[in-house]
Parts: sequence; structure tokens; C-alpha cells
Amino acid sequence: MEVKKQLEALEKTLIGKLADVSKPEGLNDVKAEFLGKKAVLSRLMGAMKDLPSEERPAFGERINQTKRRFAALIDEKRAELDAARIEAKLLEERIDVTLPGPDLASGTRHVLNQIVEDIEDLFMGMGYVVKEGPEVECDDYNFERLNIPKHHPARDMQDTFFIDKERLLRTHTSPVQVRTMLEYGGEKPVKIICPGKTYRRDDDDPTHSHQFMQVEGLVVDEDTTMADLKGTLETVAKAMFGANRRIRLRPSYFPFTEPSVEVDVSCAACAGDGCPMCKHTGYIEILGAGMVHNNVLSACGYDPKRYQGFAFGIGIERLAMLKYGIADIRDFYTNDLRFNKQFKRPGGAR
Ligand code: FA5
Repeated sequence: MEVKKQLEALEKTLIGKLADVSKPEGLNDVKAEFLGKKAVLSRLMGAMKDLPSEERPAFGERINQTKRRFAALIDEKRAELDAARIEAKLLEERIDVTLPGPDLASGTRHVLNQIVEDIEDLFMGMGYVVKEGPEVECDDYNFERLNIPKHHPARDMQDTFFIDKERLLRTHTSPVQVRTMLEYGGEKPVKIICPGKTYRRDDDDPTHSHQFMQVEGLVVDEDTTMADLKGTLETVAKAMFGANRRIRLRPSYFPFTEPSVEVDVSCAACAGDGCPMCKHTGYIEILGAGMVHNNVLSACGYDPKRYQGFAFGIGIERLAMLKYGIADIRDFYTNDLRFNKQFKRPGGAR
């Protein structure tokens, strides 16, 4: 057969075989059959040596052309198969964007943090600065400069986790009073609050926890009076509980204030009638307060003849319990999501 015809017939056979191939792997066999070493084309190329030399270039060029054409046909088929495979995959993996998405659980700010933020907002609105202090505190700031020397019976009021002789877990946020007065250098007026964690070796029960939170408040200025303290505490109580709840101030004792008071709010659970939550008194104590003791002012660099101050320490858990009628302080710390979610505020975090 004339070579031209032979090559045309070969191309037809190739086209027929390619039409039957449905997977890319099948193409390798076809390629080997038509372009491999033992393929007809290779054999024809081998026969070239028997031709007269003047015919060889044209013959060789024809074979090479055919080789390129076959390779192109095979590549075309491969591209076709790849495109079909991708198309099939896309169809198989198609995403229905109209389906509703999975319900992602959104978190809730812990109720104690919410209360702290409420208190911060309230006091910042009255011109207070928010301060922080360390939870590992030195004895000097937690006790000594607050007019509670070593071996003083008043230390028994706050059973303490000591780390060593001089360091402890702060039993209240009052050491931040000392830190701030020292920082201000005895000259500048002070108007701060400080929220934070505190620790005591108290037995856990419905109203006591070994770790709890307080917000400290301190105002030092010339002409600060007990009336300022009372007005401030009433503002807090009204903002937190509304006008309906009763508060009462009881004379009390703290070594770092003179005079001292404790503030109770009528119980949320029994509206003041008496129940196990309020130990049948109708009230729950939420804070301690008083006029800053002269010894404390002096120990912190302020001249008591010129400056007076008031201070308070609010128990945050107690405040939250009274605000929301929570019967057991331990609920704040067991991280039961059903409990936490009850305090979710619309619009997220705040
Ligand atoms: C003090 O801690 C004083 N530093 C408060 C103070 C500050 C007085 C400034 C005067 C001037 P007290 O020990 O009473 O005081 O605690 C204050 C509040 O913390 C209490 O009214 C109570 O609400 C809360 N509290 C005290 N102990 C616990 C506890 N174990 N668990 C939960 N809350 C507590």
C-alpha cells in the first residue's frame, strides 16, 4: 500500500480507538500502540533506510508530521476526558447555597462580667477611673497599710491563703486603695473603682465562696464627707436594683475605715420576709464601706488634716444574686451553660 494511504488508514483507526476510550488510563494504551517503539510509525521510520537517499527527507518529514498529528489527537482526547471528569465532579459536589447553615452556638458573657461592666459604666459616668491590681499581693498592701498590723485580731475577719510570709492571695480589693494613693503621691485627689477577684479560706455555702469578686471604690479629696458616701451608695443601689428594693446601712467595723458601715439590700427571694437564702433576716449584705481611716491616709502619703476620703467594697456575686434572685453562689462557678445562658443580653456582649 502506498505510504500516504497507509498513514490515512492508521489515522482513521486511531480516531476510532480514541472514540472508544472513556478513561484517561485507556489513553496510555492507545499512545503506546500508535506512538510507542513497536508502533507502525516506528517501524515505517525504521524502513526509511531502505529508501533511496533523495526520498528519505520527504518520507521522514511525513512520518514526523503524522506523529505530531497523532500526539495532538491523543492530547485533545485527554483534555476532553479531563474536562468531563471535572464537570462530573462539580455536579457531584454541587453546594445548595439555599440550604440553611448549621446552627453555630454563640457564647454569652458571664453574668458576673456583665455586672462588672454595668458598675464600670455607672461609675465612669460619675467621673471615676477604673484601676486594676494584682491578685497575688503583699502583706503590706493587703493588711499593714490598711491599719491591720500582724497579730491584730482584725486579721481573723479575712481568713487568708498565704503563699509565703510576705505574699498572699488578696482577701479583698482594698490593697488597690494603697497602690493608687502611693501612685498619686499624696497630692492628687483620688476617684477610682477597681473590680477584681479575691480569695478567702471561707467554707463554700449558698452565700460564701472561697473565690469571689469585689469592686473597690475610693474617693480622696478635700471636704469629702459621709454624706457623699451615702449618696454614692444609694445611687449604686438604685441603678442596680431599681427604686423598689430597700437598702439599709448598719454601723460596722473595718480597721481601715472610721466610721464604718455595712450595706444590706432586701432579699430578692423573699422580698424581705425571711427565707433560707437570707438566713431569715430579710436582708443580704452586699458591701462594706466607711470614711478612710487617718492611719491609712498617712500610711499612703496623704495628710489627714487636709484630705478625707470614703471607700467601699462591693461583693459582686451577692449583688448579682440579689439582682437576679440566684439562690446559690456556687452556680456562678459550675459553668453550667443552661445557667449562663439565662443572662444572655440582646445584641451580644453587653
Ligand atoms: C471587705 O472586704 C472590705 N475590704 C470592704 C470595704 C472596702 C470596707 C472599703 C470599707 C471600705 P467584707 O469582708 O465585709 O469587707 O467583704 C465585702 C463584701 O464582699 C461583702 O459584703 C460580701 O458581699 C462579699 N464577700 C465577703 N466574703 C465573701 C465570700 N466568702 N463569698 C462571697 N462574697 C463575699
